[in-house]
Amino acid sequence: MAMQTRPARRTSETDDALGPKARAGLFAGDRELWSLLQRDRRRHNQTLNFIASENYASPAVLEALASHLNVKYAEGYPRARYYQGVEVVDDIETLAIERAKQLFGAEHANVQPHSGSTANMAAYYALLSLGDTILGMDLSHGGHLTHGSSASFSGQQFQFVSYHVTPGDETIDYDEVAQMAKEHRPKMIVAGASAYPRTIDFARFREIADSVGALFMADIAHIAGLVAAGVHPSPLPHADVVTTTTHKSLRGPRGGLILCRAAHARAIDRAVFPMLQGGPILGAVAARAVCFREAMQPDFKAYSEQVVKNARALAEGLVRGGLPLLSGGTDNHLLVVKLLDREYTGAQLATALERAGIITSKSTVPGETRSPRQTSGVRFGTPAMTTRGATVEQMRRVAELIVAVAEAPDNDAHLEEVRAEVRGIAESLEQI
Ligand code: DSN
Repeated sequence: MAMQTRPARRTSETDDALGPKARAGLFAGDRELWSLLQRDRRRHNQTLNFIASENYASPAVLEALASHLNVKYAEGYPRARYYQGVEVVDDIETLAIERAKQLFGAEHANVQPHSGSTANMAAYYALLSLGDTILGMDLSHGGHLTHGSSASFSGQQFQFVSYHVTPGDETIDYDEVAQMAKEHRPKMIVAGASAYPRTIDFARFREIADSVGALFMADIAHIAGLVAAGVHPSPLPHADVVTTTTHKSLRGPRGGLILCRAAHARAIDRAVFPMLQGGPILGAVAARAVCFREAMQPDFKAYSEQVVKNARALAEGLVRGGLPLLSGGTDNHLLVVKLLDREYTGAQLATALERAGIITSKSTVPGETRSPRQTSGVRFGTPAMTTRGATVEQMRRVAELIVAVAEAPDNDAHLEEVRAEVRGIAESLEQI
């Protein structure tokens, strides 16, 4: 497609969060890419996004992210940089750090990790030696790749051993954690998950870590927003180090964050820079500051409570419709449908749901018999739809639609019918 250079007009389609300069720039300067962005925005607005790790950040967050700060190099930390011209970005990073500390009640914060995985890597490098033993949650029981998967640096560079959920109620088997800690004497125990729908007992993890002299790390990438809002217990009083992303339930920019006790501050900072990263992405640092402030407001607490209510309503509807869930329900923002006894896979159900306008992600489950590309589970999360204003009543109806898709995932005509209703719901919600 030829590049078009017609000057930008302020239409509803160009009226986005990037400010007049960016509007003019993209609309006028690269119509091909602009059209792709519009297409993807339409996709969001006409479908229901239940990807548990995605969320819609505010215009203020996006504005900071896309600001002129993109230009600046500032390797190092406030008042200790390797570049000149940093007096203002020092203040910006300090503001982000202070807000993170205040929001979570932390002694120290590092706001530079580019992602949750980098934050985890930095925490391991800072506090451990290569080859040390770490006790973390099994990936198919809800853990994360960076909690010891052999496909990740974590499993290749450290000696991970894994704990599980119980076969009965499928909640974390704390007795197994204690027993494995005793047997393997890990240097660190990691709590936190990507597909675990229940409240995590961080105090219990601390107790177990203390019983064997291990460090305790909590990875709250998924539940950070709920923790910030006081809707999930905080790991801060218990953990030596807490890692998270800032873009999931916390609703900020893509990025990572490390919170730790003052005693570990120097080691954590040195592991992020210069060991793992170069210059911080300063627009993303500024956007973190914006999101931390937003998360301190009363309406963020109300939002987070609604996220949990919506997840519960969705879970109850799915169970009512005969779909088995991991641990039978949810206490947080996500739930996992188990398809171990179905002829179709998680990948096939997620594809059918997408054709019906319901966007999810496949997930491995405890007792998994299929490959990670196929899986026997589908994960749903409510942070994104709650940001768009979805209600408990809408969740109940969506649960019925999901059940209908799961009953006949190959019935194209039926998927079309569901898609029409889903589009109606999606278009009635706040538009991004
Ligand atoms: N990819 C994220 C998720 O979906 O949970 C974790 O890194």
